[in-house]
Amino acid sequence: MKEFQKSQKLYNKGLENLVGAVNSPVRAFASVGGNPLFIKKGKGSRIIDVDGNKYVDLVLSYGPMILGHRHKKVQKSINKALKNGYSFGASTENEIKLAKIICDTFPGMDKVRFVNSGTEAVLSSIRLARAYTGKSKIIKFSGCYHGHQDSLLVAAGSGLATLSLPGSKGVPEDAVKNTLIAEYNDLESVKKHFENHDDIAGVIIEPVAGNMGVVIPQNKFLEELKTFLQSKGALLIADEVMTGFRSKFGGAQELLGVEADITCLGKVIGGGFPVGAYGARNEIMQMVAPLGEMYQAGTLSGNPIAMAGGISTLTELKKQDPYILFDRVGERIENILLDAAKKHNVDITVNRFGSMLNPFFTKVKVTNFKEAQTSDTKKFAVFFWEMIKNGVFLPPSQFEAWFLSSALTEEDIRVIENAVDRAMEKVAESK
Ligand code: HOZ
Repeated sequence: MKEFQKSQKLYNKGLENLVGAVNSPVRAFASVGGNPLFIKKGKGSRIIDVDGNKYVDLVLSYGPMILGHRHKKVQKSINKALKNGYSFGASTENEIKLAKIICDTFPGMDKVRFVNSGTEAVLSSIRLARAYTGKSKIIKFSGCYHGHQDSLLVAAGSGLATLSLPGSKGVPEDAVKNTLIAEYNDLESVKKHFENHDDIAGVIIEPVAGNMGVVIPQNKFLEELKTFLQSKGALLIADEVMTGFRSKFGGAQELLGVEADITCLGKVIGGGFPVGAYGARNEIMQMVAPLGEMYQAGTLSGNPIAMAGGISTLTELKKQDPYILFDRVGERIENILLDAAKKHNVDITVNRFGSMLNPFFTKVKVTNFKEAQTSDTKKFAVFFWEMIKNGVFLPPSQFEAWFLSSALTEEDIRVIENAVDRAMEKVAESK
């Protein structure tokens, strides 16, 4: 039986000077009960908590650790970068190298601007869409999460869905008056907004949603969305913070064959260090200062350590080309979930897109936020804790994706299989 005494102690201590003892609400165990675990270290596919419990890690820092923890080559490149200095507030060669890898990979990006997080990438991309089109309104999809900037913190997934919050206190109505909400996989809901508004700058979407759990675009939804937006002179903004370099090297856009006007990246491109990026064709990026009049800046943007982490991660990722493997391993885990659910007579739906997946405790096919919310979150909580007890670290929320790394081994899959079987049994008993 796993013990969590040291985590518990740190949690109590953390409460004194940290909000909820965490630095991001999704890390709190609010919807699964109990208290957050404190992690000591990670290597490859595994992490160890402060009590010495080992886990196969399917959180992977919510996506960035695609090669697993402390990959040798990434570590080497970071050590090398550290010797040269941590930050200069001036340009370094590695910014050009990482930008080139990104622009060579995404055909819709001639230029890129580095920032420090996915949130920053998205908020800058919204400003850019407005600057370029001269229009104000942005459509977002219910259940998609684009970071914690004011204007998109409505009908959002991730931590808000986990905590059942419709929006955030402190966001003035004025900040969201230019945000319109549409339903994922429902083009008509987008079209309706265009019937009622003539000042729509663009639509932001997670091309594969990972923040209401995994939700996949159905029946050419993205292609049709893009064609429709083109006909209206509005921009398609792809939030590929999760899917960029993960669904495929060229992200969900490469896999789905849709090219966005503006792309937001984060997570994998920093190899675990804080970084984000947004980019587009030259004609759009021309708007950004110092070339144009859309202002956006950052003291630590293009940070040398993050650039080194990103370059080595992407270089190794390209070499490994793990996408077919991800699909095979993902399919095996999907089948492990489905088989265990069948064996223990539990209703589940599993959504998976390559190396992102998760089960919903519902019979319903999940293609949008409403359907995701039919999942029985109490069952998820039972499932979650039994997975933890049996050595698999999952996001403590029904509305977060699980991620796979290329460091997963056969032994890890056996651990997952055993844990899933026990967890489904517990869920069945909890009925
Ligand atoms: N779903 C979030 C990332 N897009 C998880 C990370 C966080 O908010 O802490």
